[in-house]
Amino acid sequence: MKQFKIVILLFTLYTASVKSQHLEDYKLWLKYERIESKTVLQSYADLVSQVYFPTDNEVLENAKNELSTALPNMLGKPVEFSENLAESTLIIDRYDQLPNALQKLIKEDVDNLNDEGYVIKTVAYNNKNISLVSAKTNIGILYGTFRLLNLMQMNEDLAGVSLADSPKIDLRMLNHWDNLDRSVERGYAGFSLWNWQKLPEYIDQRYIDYARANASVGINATVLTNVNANALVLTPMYLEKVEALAKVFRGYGIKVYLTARFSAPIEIGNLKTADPLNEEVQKWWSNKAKEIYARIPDFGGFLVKANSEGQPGPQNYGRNHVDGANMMATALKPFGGNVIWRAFVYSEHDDTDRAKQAYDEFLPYDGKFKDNVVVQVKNGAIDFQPREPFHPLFGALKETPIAMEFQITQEYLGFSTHLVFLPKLFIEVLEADTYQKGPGSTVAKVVDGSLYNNAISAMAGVSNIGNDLNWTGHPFAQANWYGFGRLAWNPYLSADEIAEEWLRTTYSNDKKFIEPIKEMMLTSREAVVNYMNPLGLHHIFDTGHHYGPGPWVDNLSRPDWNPVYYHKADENGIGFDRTDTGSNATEQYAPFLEKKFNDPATTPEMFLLWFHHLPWDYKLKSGNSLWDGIALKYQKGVDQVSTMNATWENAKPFLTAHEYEEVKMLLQIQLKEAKWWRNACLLYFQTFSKRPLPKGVEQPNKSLEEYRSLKFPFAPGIRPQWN
Ligand code: GCW
Repeated sequence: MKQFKIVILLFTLYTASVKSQHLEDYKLWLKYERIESKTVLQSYADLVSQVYFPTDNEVLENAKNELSTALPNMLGKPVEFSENLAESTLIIDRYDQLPNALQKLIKEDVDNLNDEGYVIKTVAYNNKNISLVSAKTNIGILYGTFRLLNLMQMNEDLAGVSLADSPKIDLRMLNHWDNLDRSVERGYAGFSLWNWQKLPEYIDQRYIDYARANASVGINATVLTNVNANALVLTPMYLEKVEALAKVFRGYGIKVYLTARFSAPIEIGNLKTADPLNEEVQKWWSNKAKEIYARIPDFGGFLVKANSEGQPGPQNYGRNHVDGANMMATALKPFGGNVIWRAFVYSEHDDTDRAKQAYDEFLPYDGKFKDNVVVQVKNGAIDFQPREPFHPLFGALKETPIAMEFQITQEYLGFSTHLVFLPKLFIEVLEADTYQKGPGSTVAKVVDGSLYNNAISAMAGVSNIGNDLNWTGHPFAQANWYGFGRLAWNPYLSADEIAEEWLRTTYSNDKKFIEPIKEMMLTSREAVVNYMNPLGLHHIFDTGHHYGPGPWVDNLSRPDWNPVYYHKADENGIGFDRTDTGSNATEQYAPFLEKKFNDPATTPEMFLLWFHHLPWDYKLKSGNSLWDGIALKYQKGVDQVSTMNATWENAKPFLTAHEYEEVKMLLQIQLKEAKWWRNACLLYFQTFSKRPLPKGVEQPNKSLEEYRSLKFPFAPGIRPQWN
């Protein structure tokens, strides 16, 4: 009996610990674990021995709450808040509230901040050193508080700290492709967070934690619904629910946006048309805006996908994108709202190279949009591929605010099973030079508005968040949410610092853990390019779900949906000729780049087959033939994933059993799938190249037919079916 009790006790302890380990994933990079180093602990205990933090509104209360949760966890004792400023060791307060003597000490720093920036500084005051967190606004204080806690989690030396930081981009937004039935288009982390059925009354703790996580990296806007939009979200029944979410998010400086279905006036307004030049239609949208703002005074505005992939738009009425966007902009303008109009367009009736169509369509509209319109452009001209050259609209649109759209969810990057650190991809695009205003005209400068002095700057990330316990499906995919936020705040950060910050706040401050795992993260993006789409290959994914390889697919209704359209492999060679002898997409870039991309010898090899159709025996810089080079890249990708597995294995001593196991299992799947990609693609391309695999490339263990016959009717990320 006694033994039985012990077994029960052990079992309970075991399950409790497994459970709590799983819950650790939920906390993201806000774990606030007990600080181990005694010296750091002592210095922080001194720093916060008495905290002055007055609050007169919700944003400040949220900041103070964060501090009250975090500090006891990290320091092992409750925080002492005090109303006596003069005696406090940490003062957190808005600049306008500080006594003159303190203001003077940080005036210069504060003058250089923008409205969302903050200062964290050690100053000498009343004959002692104290720490000060200040800002012009409440939201600046919230950001400053999160930053302070972030530095503490990383055990940074805070004695003598002097830091002033402001976001470089105005709108730092997540785009949720969440449907009202809670399915998430291209979502690989469960269902939508928004529980529409229980809203508005039931406020899930997740909404608050979502807002905390976003605010901690400075994300200040969220589009709740899918760009493939449902007009119902604009009806009173749903607006009441949106209002409840907006109320939670407001306290964390996050504005809510909705996607607006262009045909909403017909679908929910009983009008006969949605023609943007029709007065009734214009009135309908103005009234709709009024109705929304009556509920949500700080509503952000609309995100619109129009005349793209079957979505309705102004062209249904013989009008254009400017007519459509400006009509909505006029409706939102009196309330301070924005229209974010997407430029992801390509037509089934146009046989121009798909990569050229958005530029051709939008460039003539430059300068014609109203001042509260932002045109949102994907990072590349096709569609969130593992690697694409930057979209030629960046730098070319000179009088139109242009938002960067990155995809955080891994539609074309192995879903949430593959470990891919996306800041590497984002930064490659941001650092690219457009040459549109001479050398140094980087995409980052276009996006932060500094190149052309745009009135609004914006960066959007298609969210990878769902209701999985760990939010993002793969624990390392949390780093992509984190990294997106950090880059939207400052597009000039390095991938190295982002990875390091995330690792230290999420896992451990131990250098022996951080260095190899950081290296693993930093190479992971190149690995996925190698085993999926090397040397500029793109869009060779299987149909619909985009899970796994499908380079052979050639039977879809639109030519530009078929992988064969993109790789154009034949007996002579492989690749898409986008030079002046081909589709001439190169001419959409500034002359310097156009020239560079027109010649295979001067095209960076990572984009070789994006711009050129080349013979199988074309000689690469390495001296290898193109065929051998492709095969060796596929093999390299697989080898890199093997190394990732080994690296993780070595990290075991630094991890809990659960942390170790979950990533280990995922890395094993990734290895299996990297091999699948290599084998399937090489076997297929070999039917054209008719050459043997070079030395060092493993022979596939299945036939091409076997790979071709794989079907995944229930792959996640597309609308679920009942049977
Ligand atoms: O990447 C493609 C996706 C679609 C998506 C579309 C878009 C929301 O396959 O699922 O639709 O792009 O960005 O509009």
